[in-house]
Amino acid sequence: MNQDLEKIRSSLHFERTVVLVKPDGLQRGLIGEVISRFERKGLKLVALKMMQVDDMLLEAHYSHHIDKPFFKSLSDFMKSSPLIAMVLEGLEAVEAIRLLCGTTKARSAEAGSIRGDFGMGYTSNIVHSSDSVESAKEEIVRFFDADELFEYDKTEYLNIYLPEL
Ligand code: FUP
Repeated sequence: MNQDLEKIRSSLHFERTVVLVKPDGLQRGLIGEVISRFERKGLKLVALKMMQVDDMLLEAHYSHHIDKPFFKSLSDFMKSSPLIAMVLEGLEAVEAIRLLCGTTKARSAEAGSIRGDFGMGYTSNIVHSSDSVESAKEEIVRFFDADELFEYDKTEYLNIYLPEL
């Protein structure tokens, strides 16, 4: 990377955010499609794994829903098979990824979004993505150990959009 680009990069606020491909995405064979959309968008994958979530993790992750009537079915659904967890990085990545995922209820999510294109469910809505930079920081620690996060140069991706800011 040339020095000018390095200077620009270090002055920018690159965000990291957590995306889950939920059990319905896994069962329906949509993992590749979902990851591909993020890759094509220009986001950088810095962590990726398959995992089985448990009650303790879900009670923390969905603590804002713990008293809701749908919490048990949400929790059962999230435990019904392994899921894919990833961390993606990019400029204003939290907002960019929320837009790619679409609004929560898949059947009324925007056409062109992942939920809008592939889902009809509310609880089963294919993907999760962090809703703020603060939540993303908490979720990264919740879902990943430090040695599962990778630092690497992806010069091609930086060159594509940094000069055009
Ligand atoms: P989102 O940030 O879009 O994932 O939405 P929320 O954090 O509000 O909800 C988390 C998950 O709870 C959603 F993905 C789906 C589920 N949910 C329901 O099943 N029913 C509801 O009424 C609201 C949310």
